[in-house]
Amino acid sequence: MWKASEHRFSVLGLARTGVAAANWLARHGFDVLASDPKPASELPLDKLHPAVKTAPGRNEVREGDVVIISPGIKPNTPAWNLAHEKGSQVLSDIDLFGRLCPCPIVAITGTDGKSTTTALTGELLRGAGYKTFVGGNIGLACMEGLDDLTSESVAVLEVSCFQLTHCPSFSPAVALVTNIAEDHVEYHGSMEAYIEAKQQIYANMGPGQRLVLNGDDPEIAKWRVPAGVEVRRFGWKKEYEVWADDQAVYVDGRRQHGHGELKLQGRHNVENIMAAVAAVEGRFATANRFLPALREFPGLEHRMEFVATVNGVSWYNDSKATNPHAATAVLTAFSERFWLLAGGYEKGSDFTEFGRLVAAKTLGAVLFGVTKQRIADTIPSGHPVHIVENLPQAVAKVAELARPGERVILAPACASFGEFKDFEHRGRVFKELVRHLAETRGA
Ligand code: UMA
Repeated sequence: MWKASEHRFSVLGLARTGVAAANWLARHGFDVLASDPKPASELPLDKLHPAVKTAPGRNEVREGDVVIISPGIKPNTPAWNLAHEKGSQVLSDIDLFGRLCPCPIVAITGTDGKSTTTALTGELLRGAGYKTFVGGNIGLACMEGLDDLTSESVAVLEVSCFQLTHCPSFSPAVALVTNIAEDHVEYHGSMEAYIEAKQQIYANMGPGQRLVLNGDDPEIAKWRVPAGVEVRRFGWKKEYEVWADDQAVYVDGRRQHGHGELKLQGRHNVENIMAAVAAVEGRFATANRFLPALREFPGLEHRMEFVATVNGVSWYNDSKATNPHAATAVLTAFSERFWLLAGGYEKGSDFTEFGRLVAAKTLGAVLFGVTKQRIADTIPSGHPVHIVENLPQAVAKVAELARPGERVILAPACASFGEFKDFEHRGRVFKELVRHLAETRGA
């Protein structure tokens, strides 16, 4: 392990990762130089520990230093090359955290669903009585949580492929991969390099550690797992340790819970639930200890977030669906048809496939915003479509149309600008409108 008398650190990048890492190192007596090409006036220098030396306006690495590199620094850029030329080791904050953490780490990566799976895993552990820290690529930088952890805690980290690129020694108690699809190829240079970065999450694991994998993912099926690692697969086939059908989730052959018992809904969320359960069950807690937390988990804000039931109609907020691709996941989430609210800012998206799915999967659509007519033109004629001006009118209109037992989902398939500051603002306004509806029109 490092000693303040022998090791110095150069931190590259002074955003969330860099500030948290530099502060932790300085607080623990290490000599730290933190640098960033932004001018001093644009850097959060006031948030730094007074002992951190800074080099604003450039990236600097002292010869032989251990380098902590921010995930946003891309391969083969001058900063990246400098780190590898001058540093004795180049590490991400995740690797640093892994070497220092006093408690088991559950590390979660994958292309889609990692934020929901990470948050849910944290909730299941909290529900089972553990003191947990949830962070990494989601929310807080990992080094912000380190000093609050004891050997009794559990750290749940969302880990990105950027962070895994510099994780030579990372070896979590439980590693989880949600799925693999094409992503961030512009950063890694190829799909192979992206996959290689993801595989680093388990590369150092061995006996006594658990690897949770999506059994249905054709790419993951090809992976060779280190000897002795306990592998738990999840997916839609009975052969996996954790599997689901349209009704329920089963663990080691026993029915654990029905989908209808939970607040978190949708097919993609069943996969996130199976993944989190596979990470926690048997390693940290039995189902009876975490099931109450699982039942209550509402999901992340603006991602298929359950808002309320008003007069028997269930309302969901998926304001995060800012493009047709993201909204398509929502359209395929339920086997029953539902009412869709969509539309917004014009960014030239192709709605053809989205429009076809709207007809196939919804009871009808209420469209608003600049894109309303363009979306309407892609929906096959005969399908119920209502066009209004804005989100408040859309909520009022669909409240007239939806019957008890039906669902209404805001999945705009468009950015929010114009009517709203960002997707979070749009989601909050939507929730306010639904709450107002509950107050004025019913239960
Ligand atoms: N910088 C340099 N030299 C360079 C280039 C940039 O010093 O050559 C500086 C920039 O001027 C800037 C800093 O580096 O000040 C930016 O660092 P960063 O982009 O790594 O920003 P952080 O705030 O540290 O955020 C990172 C993650 N960002 C990325 O991976 C791009 C955050 O994930 C993460 O939450 C945070 O660490 C804490 O762990 C964001 C993200 O978009 C949410 N992640 C990607 C995703 O989810 O798809 C992977």
